[in-house]
Amino acid sequence: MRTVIKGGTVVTASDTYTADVLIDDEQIAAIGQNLAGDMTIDANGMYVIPGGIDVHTHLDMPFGGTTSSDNFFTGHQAAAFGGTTTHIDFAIQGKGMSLKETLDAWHGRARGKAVIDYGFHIAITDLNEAVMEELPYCIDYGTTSVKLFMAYKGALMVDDETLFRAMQQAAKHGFLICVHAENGDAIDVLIRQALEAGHTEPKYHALTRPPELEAEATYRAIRLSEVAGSPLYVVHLTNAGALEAVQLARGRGAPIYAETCVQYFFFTKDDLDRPGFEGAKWVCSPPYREVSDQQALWKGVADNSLQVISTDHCPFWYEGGIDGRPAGKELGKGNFAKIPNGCPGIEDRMKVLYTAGVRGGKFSINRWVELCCTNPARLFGMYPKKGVIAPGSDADIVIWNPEATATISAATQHMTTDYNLYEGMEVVGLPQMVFSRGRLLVDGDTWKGEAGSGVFVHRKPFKV
Ligand code: DUC
Ligand code: ZN
Ligand code: ZN
Repeated sequence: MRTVIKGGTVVTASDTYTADVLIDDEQIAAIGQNLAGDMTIDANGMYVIPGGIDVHTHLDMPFGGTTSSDNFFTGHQAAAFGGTTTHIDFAIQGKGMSLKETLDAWHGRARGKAVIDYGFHIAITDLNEAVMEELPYCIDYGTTSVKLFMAYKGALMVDDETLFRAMQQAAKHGFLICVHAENGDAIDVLIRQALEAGHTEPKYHALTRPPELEAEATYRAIRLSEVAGSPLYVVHLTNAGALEAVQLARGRGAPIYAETCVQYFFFTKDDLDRPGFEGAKWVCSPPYREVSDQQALWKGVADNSLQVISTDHCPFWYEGGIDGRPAGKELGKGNFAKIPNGCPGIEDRMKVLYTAGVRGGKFSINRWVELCCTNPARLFGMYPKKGVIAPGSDADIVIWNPEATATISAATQHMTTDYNLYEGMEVVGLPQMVFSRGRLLVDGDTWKGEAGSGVFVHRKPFKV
């Protein structure tokens, strides 16, 4: 079956031009003029962009005494409705588990459910000698990035020795180290002191995780990686101080990369101080910061200090534990430290960034594609299979209607939560048709996908 997308404006990280795009089975067969296929889709007035790639998600993840509320079907469906066709999720190593066992468990979560294509980062929580020896095999497993948490003391956090030894292995074997950079020891002290002082409201989540502790951990991870000789990818960077650490390292020529997440452009720590318990909806780590940090992030993505914008999609119900829902934010009523950390966003990323970023004049449409599609593919070993409109690439294509409008609302979203951070926001520019490897998943408001049709992406080792 050959489908031609006719007369659209093809947008890549570097070019914008009018052409027909011919899809043959799962791949892009040709780009040119007057192409013909068995089926024709008129894309006049539309952009034709690579499917979005979200390299930071947590689907079906046991965390904070509950489980994130989107699984590999609902999360994928929401992603596709938002124009995202590939994601990388975190397979979290349980204590005593091998990396293979960990990955098998996460493959099991995706099996029969996946609709878009997916990969895994392996998140190490227990680096014993057996795991040290197993680490190089991650390349064979197709999982070429390893995440370490410098926060969540007593749960996911690792010490500097573990981080450094993993970096040495990465330097030797060609995988990419990713860090959640916050100083977990100091945060643990601040949380205990806040609770002892009787401070239990959601806003104390932000107040006990100050930006300096993210900047310090970012700087420490960078310096450790420079000594180990490994590349480093800093996940969900939120503030000007942490950004400065990245800029200094990149200025030295170090292979340091960083992402921010879409929600950090839109919210501040004041959102955690909304009336009653409402602020719990905005509890995630690192927390939302100040308007000045938002401005630094907009500048950082425009000047390439930051290379990727992802979501850290980690949804929880606001009112969980009822009607068959897993427990949600209510777990932290009376104790902010028990609020499950995480926010929904996989469905919203492309449209809010198109609206506020491209239409809002923060960056070009090509940079939007680069930040949301091409750089994630390049950094995580999927390029040029993913992340670009080019002959031979997977036909992961979004036909983007730049004039379509919508009002974001939990009532109409596909993510499995009872709230949306952007509730009421007017967006201009929406996905019209979404293809994953040539299969039509979304046609306007209509779902066309089939559970189990998404596949695991066996990624290549990291290469600058
Ligand atoms: N931060 C979150 O808010 N949720 C999941 C994990 C993380 O680091
Ligand atoms: Zn994190
Ligand atoms: Zn995360």
